[in-house]
Amino acid sequence: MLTRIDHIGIACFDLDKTVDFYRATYGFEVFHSEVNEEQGVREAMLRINGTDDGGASYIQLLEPVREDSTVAKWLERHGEGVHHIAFGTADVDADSEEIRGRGVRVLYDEPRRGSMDSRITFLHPKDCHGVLTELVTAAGSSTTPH
Ligand code: CMX
Ligand code: CO
Repeated sequence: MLTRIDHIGIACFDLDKTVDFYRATYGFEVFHSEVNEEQGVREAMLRINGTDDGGASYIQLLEPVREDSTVAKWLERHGEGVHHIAFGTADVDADSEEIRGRGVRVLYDEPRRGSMDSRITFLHPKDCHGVLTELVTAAGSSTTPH
């Protein structure tokens, strides 16, 4: 079951400058940052609020680390902006399989490693009314062992 907005992913050209904007304008602080080589991004997670499922909602700021990464390609075409939304669940495996069964393309056979050791997968934007949609199980909140 999808129980929260886990994060909104925003693509930017310069992560440090964009973090400064979020801090100066809204007072949001960086909760976590990392490079995810597989996804081709350097990212900062700004924690906005806790959620009633025990998780939290974040803004995920994304800067590409490779010219051939999906975010670099997207920035080239669209410029900066909202890149994807992510729903949180305690069981990304079960939920992505169920959604696949409803005819939506799930991009990965098995969920991969996401921010803060979460497990993530993506739904194709063309099957989701133009919205690239991520499903996330936060580390430590999974209902199925892996
Ligand atoms: N939101 C909405 N539509 C998008 C999109 C996005 N972020 N990215 C691509 N599209 C659309 C394009 O506009 C294009 O539509 P048209 O054919 O009508 O022009 C179509 O999808 C194909 O676009 P493309 O540029 O050819 O892109 P690809 O097919 O190479 O890649 C996708 C699209 C979704 C498969 C790829 O972005 C992907 O694998 N995403 C998942 C991984 C990811 O985004 N990682 C970065 C974030 C990591 C994290 O959140 O932790
Ligand atoms: Co994301």
